[in-house]
Amino acid sequence: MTGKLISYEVNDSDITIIFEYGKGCIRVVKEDIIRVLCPLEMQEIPSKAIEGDKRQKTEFTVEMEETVLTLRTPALLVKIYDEFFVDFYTADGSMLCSDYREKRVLIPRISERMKKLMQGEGHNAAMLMKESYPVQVVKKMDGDEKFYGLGDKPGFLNKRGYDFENWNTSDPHAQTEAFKALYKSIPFFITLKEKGVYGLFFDNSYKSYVDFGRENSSYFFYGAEGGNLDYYFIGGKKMTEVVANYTYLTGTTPLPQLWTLGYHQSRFGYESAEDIREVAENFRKYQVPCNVIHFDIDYMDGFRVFTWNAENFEKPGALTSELEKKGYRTVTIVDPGVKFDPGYSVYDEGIAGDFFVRDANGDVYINTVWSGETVFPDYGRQKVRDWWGEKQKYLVDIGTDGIWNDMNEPRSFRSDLPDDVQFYDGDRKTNHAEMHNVYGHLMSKASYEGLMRAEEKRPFVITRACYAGTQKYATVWTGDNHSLWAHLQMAVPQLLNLGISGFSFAGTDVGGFGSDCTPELLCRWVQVGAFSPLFRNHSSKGTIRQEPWQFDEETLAINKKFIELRYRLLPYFYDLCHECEETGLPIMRPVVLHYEDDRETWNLNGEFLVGEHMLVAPVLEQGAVKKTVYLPAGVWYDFFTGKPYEGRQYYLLDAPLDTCPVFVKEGSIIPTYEVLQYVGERPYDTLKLLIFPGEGCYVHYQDNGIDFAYRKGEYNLYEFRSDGTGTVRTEMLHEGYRTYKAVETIAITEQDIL
Ligand code: MIG
Repeated sequence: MTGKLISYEVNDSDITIIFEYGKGCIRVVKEDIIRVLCPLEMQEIPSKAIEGDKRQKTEFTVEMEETVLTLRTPALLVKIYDEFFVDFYTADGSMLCSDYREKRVLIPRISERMKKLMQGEGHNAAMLMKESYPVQVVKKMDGDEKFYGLGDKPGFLNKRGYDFENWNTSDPHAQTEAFKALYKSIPFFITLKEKGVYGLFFDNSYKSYVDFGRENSSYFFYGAEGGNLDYYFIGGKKMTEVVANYTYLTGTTPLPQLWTLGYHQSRFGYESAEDIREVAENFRKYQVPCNVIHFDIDYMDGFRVFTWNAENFEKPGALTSELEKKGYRTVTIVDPGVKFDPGYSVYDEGIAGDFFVRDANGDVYINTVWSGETVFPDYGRQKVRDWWGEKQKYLVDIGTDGIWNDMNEPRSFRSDLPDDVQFYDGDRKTNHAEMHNVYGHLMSKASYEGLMRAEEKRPFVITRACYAGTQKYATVWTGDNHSLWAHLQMAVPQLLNLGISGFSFAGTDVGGFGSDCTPELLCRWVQVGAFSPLFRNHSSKGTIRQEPWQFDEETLAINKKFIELRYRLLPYFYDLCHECEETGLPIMRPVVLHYEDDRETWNLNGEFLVGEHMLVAPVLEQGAVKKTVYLPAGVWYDFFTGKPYEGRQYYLLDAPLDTCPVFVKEGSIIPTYEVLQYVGERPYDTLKLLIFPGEGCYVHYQDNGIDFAYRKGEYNLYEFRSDGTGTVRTEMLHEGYRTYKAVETIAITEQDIL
């Protein structure tokens, strides 16, 4: 396409390359992040994922010999050839990633005629991939690549051999591995090879397609239906550095309020104040800790956003303040669609301000959602985001503590919005095809910024639809799963891949949203939920109720046990959130992230790390009371009994229904709090440290858990060192907040400790 390499120019960090038929640009963002840009549609499309200038001053050299341009940074060697082929090497010349020079080989497996017939019968014989895309990058496969990331895609941890689509999609049917797209589009993945690791981030919001060697095992490719060829090669000596570099670009999850890490109860089906009150009372009655109750769409008046159904939910503010007195926080759902309803203030304001998207003819576009005929805010414009942000105040004033953004793919009942519906990207007129995948992202940004202005607290926004970088504004959940064992199994790799795609604060609907939960499934799901960053039980109208007490005493006791365990571990989770804000490393991590040289970890779908030092191996199968666990290098201690296990081995462990195998690595120090019924019941005055055998060091973070005072220095950082004999030395690395009244240590030996 671009033809022969002619010459180049260097301007700061940009190398403009002049080819026979066009220009390309290579930008040195930092020594191990290189941007490759080929403006196809326009010079530069402002990134939604990356905010601010991420360039760091980097020493680099560029040299041109006849047919190759060579760029060297301290970390990478990049070679650029005719046709804008680009190859990436480590600084010492070992090949990491190279462009595939030949044509893709599409094997037609079905005739067009037969395809139509089969579709008529309901088969999905329409293969997604096209012969070529307006934007396409094809990379060679050496044979040993493993692929991780890509956000919330279904299936297993390692995506090698599969293909996916990026087009934010809400399909309430039970997801299977055959689903190509879910709610989120995060076109970032990590390639792990014997000889190195790197990431690729394709910053393009159009519908796109990723094939990890399914079409042909000689290459993997990315194709997009529009926009620029605009991608980042993300280096790093280890997988953790690639994740850190990716989140350096797209942002890390900011520290949340402490209560958001507690247990959340939700249901699409709490239809009145009475329903909610009963739920709130039951948690306290059964002494099961709970911090948050979610209000689904029924609280609204006729599903009109930013209204309150006073008939069923009492007068605005009454129920929220009653709940607050019992220690509950409230999260209210907000959909993007605004009811087409002249006379309803939100609709009227939007029309007056010209805030809604228009169809190709220029009329305000209407589709149907919950409230019936609905119009859609055009969040790509600053003034629309500002307006939407302001609207959050309505709920904040009623006493809401968090905003839950749903349906923002955007989902509509009369099929997807047509591609040509007019949207704006800032002042530039564009269309749905370009803005679809960033709709939820921009809505979350508007909500986050609105909450930020409305009160002096760390905003809590949960969103379903995302683009790369949404982690800066919102927590995410994985949407409408079902109460199926297959979905409990999928939850683990899905959360792990979300984590390494920047989404540290994520969770699944515990117990499953659609279909009917069983007592056993709920018990096993709560064991995963207790270690998931967002811990929320949620279910759909019409399904069996699944609050902890809905089944039998055993189920209640098991729920209580694991919810209490979560409350004990809150300081550990909070420390991980603090670490995440700084480094971008997720809370819940695939074992491979810290043990990438150990091939046994490459495909571990049924166990995970929480932080670097805790390994959780939940039972994910119906009826199973044993679990096969792989422990990577080192000595690991059973969290509950202190029993040591030598790593680099598989173990078959007993795991009856009321247990979940958890291990802690030698030398670990795990901080714990007393179990309260909710965060805020009493101040956490005592920190209890569990000291596992072996020498170790742990940094603990503490602040007020609510606002941004920590950014002005109001926090404490403690460094605890254990010498391996149970003695712990403490050093204050930073003191800016009231310290604990007591720090107690418990030396773990082989005995029952919990
Ligand atoms: O399914 O607001 O994923 O969590 O309860 C219809 C009702 C729309 C989808 C969300 C789900 C929520 C439900 N919503």
